[in-house]
Amino acid sequence: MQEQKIEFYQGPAGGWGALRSVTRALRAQSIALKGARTLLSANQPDGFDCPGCAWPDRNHASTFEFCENGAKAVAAEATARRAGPELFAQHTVRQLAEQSDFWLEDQGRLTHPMAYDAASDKYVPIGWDDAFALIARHLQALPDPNQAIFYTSGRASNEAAFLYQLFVREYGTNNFPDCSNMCHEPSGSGMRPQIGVGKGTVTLEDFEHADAIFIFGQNPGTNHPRMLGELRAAHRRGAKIVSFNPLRERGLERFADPQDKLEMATLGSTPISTHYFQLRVGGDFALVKGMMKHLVECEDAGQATLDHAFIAEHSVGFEALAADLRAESWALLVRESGLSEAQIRAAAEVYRQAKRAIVCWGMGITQHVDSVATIQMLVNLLMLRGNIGRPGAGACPVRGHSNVQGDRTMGIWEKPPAELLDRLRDVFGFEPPRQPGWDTVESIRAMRDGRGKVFFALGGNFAAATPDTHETWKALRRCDLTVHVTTKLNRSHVVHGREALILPCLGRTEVDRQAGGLQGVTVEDSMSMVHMSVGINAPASEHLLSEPAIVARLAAATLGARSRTPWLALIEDYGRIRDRIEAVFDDFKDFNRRLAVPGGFRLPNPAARRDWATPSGKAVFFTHAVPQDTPSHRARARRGDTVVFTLLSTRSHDQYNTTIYGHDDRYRGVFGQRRVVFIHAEDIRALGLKDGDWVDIHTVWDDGQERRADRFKLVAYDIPRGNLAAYYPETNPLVPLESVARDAGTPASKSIPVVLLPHAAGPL
Ligand SMILES: Nc1nc2c(c(=O)[nH]1)N[C@H]1C(S)=C(S)[C@@H](COP(=O)(O)OP(=O)(O)OC[C@H]3O[C@@H](n4cnc5c(=O)[nH]c(N)nc54)[C@H](O)[C@@H]3O)O[C@H]1N2
Ligand SMILES: Nc1nc2c(c(=O)[nH]1)N[C@H]1C(S)=C(S)[C@@H](COP(=O)(O)OP(=O)(O)OC[C@H]3O[C@@H](n4cnc5c(=O)[nH]c(N)nc54)[C@H](O)[C@@H]3O)O[C@H]1N2
Ligand SMILES: [Mo]
Repeated sequence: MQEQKIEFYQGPAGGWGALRSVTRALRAQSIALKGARTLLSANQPDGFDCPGCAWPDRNHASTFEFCENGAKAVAAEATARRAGPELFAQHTVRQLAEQSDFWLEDQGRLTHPMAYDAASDKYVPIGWDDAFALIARHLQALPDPNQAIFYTSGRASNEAAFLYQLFVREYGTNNFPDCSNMCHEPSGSGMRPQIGVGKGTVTLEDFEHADAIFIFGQNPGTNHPRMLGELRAAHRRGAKIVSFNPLRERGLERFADPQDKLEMATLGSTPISTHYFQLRVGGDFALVKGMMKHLVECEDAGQATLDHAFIAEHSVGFEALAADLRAESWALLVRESGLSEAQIRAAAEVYRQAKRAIVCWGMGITQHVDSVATIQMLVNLLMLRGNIGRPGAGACPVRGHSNVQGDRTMGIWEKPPAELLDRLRDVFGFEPPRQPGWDTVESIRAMRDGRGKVFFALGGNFAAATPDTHETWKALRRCDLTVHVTTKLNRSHVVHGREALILPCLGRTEVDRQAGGLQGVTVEDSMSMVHMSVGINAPASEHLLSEPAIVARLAAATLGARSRTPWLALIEDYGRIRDRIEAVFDDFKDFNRRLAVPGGFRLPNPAARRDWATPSGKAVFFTHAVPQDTPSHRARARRGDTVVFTLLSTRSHDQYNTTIYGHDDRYRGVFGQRRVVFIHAEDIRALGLKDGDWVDIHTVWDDGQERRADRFKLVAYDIPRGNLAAYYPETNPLVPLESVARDAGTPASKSIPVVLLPHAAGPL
């Protein structure tokens, strides 16, 4: 067991620590030279797209960009370890279920399709055809296709995702919960009615021209390390970088670029943020409203501030917003943001002084009950100074999974637009279902209540990633059949339905050979660049199928003669799938040909050209009142201000979502452990406890159900009073299924109202 310690981290993000950490990761996965070669071909013109995150690459052809966490993601997939039939012969599922998430994934790559055998409580090998026949039997037996649920995690390629949505719609349902429902759904829900597109409007080039970059609720040092390269360059040329975060994240403070020989040799580093505002969890709405109030006040005082030409020519709703801002009370904004009026005005001044500004945001913004309104406030802020649709300016929601944006483009969407369904009908000759399907939280409810009976997952780890763990597990266990297309063993495979299948697939780093020869797939990054990804490693096992092949063979088995789609011919050559994608989506014109250009091509973004695809044909200023009825407000009203905390759940530096690589969170000074809760020293004292004491965390909710997570170590930390931070997925049992973002359904996993009790003792 690794030594457990808490030790303040003083170094920069990146630097030698990052290099050492990669060496350790390669060793842990028993990877020698192969790993090094694998790392070097990530994000290269002829290599594969890094499965780490959705941050774009510089021209996709520049020299190797070192990224510690990208390297760890690649190493995890390229591991030399195998979880073959022997492993399953040795352990009952009950025994596997007792192991930690870390242990499960650490067994290595899955090698054979496996089926659950209830008599022995073990997974046993099954042939591919038998597996597809079993699923087909279940799907055909359902009286209503809407009793089946088809989840997607954001690693699936465009080709896999396109075939998948086609198969499921030919089968007859729009039940497409996906990881996006838990992630950037509110960004799309907020921006679509506002500027007509649900995607970011900036490119990497805009980062070269911005005078100020504002970063809300995002931790790029851990989750998008390559973004630090852009921020460092921006800082060095004098741009202002303004961070808003309840925690002081090291990667937002200082960065040493492992590729900069001088910086490495001298142990030097570059500051990242020029301004850092430690607002309260959930305080962003009030803060941004305050910044806008400052702008309007400046304008009213005769200081030219607003972009009147933009407002007049391109927008509606300005007068209502301005009136609301003038009437807003500073006291309320200060109380709800946790920042002083002077701090809010200072942040707004940086924005006011910048000719060109970019606003970035991550999960610290989206995973709240009022996230859609908050995102509309961020876009309002941009619009007030015309910072959309010109160089060096725009909105930058920073996506998570490497192809989560592409999957949505391909139609993985439980609320599909009518135009998409019409095109599918015209191109494929079937009548797609028109009824909207279930998102992630709705799917859990449906399974729990017996309305959802078959659960199929294209990747991901549904049982661990979703909220209200006990409810979710109950839901999955009620299913007739659960199926996981996957690379590694995880929690979702041991929390299963009456029948269950594990279907192992090729990873993106691996060679994908079909009848028509070597295949590549395509992905879309956070800035709408579509490009090719070609694996180079030998497959982890000869029994693996590619994701497109699994979907196509399942479709053929399930739909049979009912479908006019040539499923098996499509997977002989993925170029044929791309021809169909082109037939459905105008933006993919000449798809195959355009992929030949290194770096691929950018999908059009009308808002980036100031072409507003909204009902009014204009960009819309939205006016919203400051939220005063969040779960935390309600819990405090019931329990009194002193004991209720707002808990945010976040990622450590050593994890990829539910995949735990290790037990360190280097930049936050946590080593050898994960069950910690970050808390202000004064709050520890007020509880009558000491740094290092153990507590249980209980959710304050009003449905009479107990939600708790036990045994977390208190770690005194630089965090606002009344706020707590702890890691996900350990905290998911605390997130009530009902606590979701309005108009987006995203679990509010960054604002969980909780109380702390001494571990295994009565209430304080
Ligand atoms: N190595 C690695 N890379 C990843 C992932 C991973 O797990 N590991 N996950 C991928 C995925 S799917 C995603 S979505 C992204 C996630 O990347 P991020 O969006 O960075 O997600 P989190 O780690 O959850 O961190 C959110 C940040 O928001 C802050 N925060 C929390 N609450 C608030 C708030 O109310 N206001 C403000 N202003 N800040 C707040 C937290 O302190 C933290 O710094 O990363 C992707 N990349
Ligand atoms: N409390 C709390 N909950 C959260 C969040 C949070 O911040 N706080 N974040 C949310 C967010 S942003 C997201 S995106 C979700 C993530 O939810 P998911 O996307 O469902 O979860 P992951 O942990 O990314 O999935 C990991 C699994 O994917 C499988 N896998 C890896 N590579 C491949 C591949 O190439 N193909 C296939 N088929 N499978 C593969 C492996 O088996 C691995 O175990 O979690 C959400 N849940
Ligand atoms: Mo995500």
